[in-house]
Amino acid sequence: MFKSKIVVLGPIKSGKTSISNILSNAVERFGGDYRPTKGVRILEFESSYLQIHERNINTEIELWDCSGDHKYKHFWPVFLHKAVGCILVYDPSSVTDAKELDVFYDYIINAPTNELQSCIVFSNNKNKNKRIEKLSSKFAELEQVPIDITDDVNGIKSVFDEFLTDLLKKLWDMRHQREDSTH
Ligand SMILES: Nc1nc2c(ncn2[C@@H]2O[C@H](COP(=O)(O)OP(=O)(O)OP(=O)(O)O)[C@@H](O)[C@H]2O)c(=O)[nH]1
Ligand SMILES: [Mg+2]
Repeated sequence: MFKSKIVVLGPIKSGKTSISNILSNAVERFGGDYRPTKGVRILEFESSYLQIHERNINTEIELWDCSGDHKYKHFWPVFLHKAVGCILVYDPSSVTDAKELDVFYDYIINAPTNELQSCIVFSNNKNKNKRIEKLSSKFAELEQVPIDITDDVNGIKSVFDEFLTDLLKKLWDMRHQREDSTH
């Protein structure tokens, strides 16, 4: 079974912990008061079985639910170390979130060691009727998915499974390319 470290990054209060709790099945539905993440929480769980190159496989996931507070910036290299997937979370109803996501993006792109294979943006609109702030053109290449953790838990889980399927295919192909080149 594959083991995959996936890091969840983005501005403070954008919903990273709420999302991580749902994805790891720590909770069944969204709820609870805000408790700032102190540094990072690591959630370990098994993914559902996914169809990877005509095989049904699952993976052990380490989901790193990181604080969005910049006082922990000196830990960002640790957060990213050996991460193969990244979920960027922001609230599109917040002007500051949209701007701040640039900072996380720039850090990831310029990180000295980066093993990321897949990165996705979760657009977690906390104020459904407010106008949507668009992300900068930097994000044009990244998949951006609107999610709704208050009303559609199954939706976010299937988006995550698709993301994971794509990630596992890449890891699978890399592993087999390496094996081929050593024979
Ligand atoms: N109404 C609504 N509230 C949300 C949503 N997502 C998160 N919240 C609330 O927003 C607050 C912050 O959510 P968290 O998931 O703790 O945010 P975080 O990104 O982990 O924040 P840090 O750990 O400080 O970086 C909490 O009170 C959540 O209940 C949403 O989609 N809708
Ligand atoms: Mg948190």
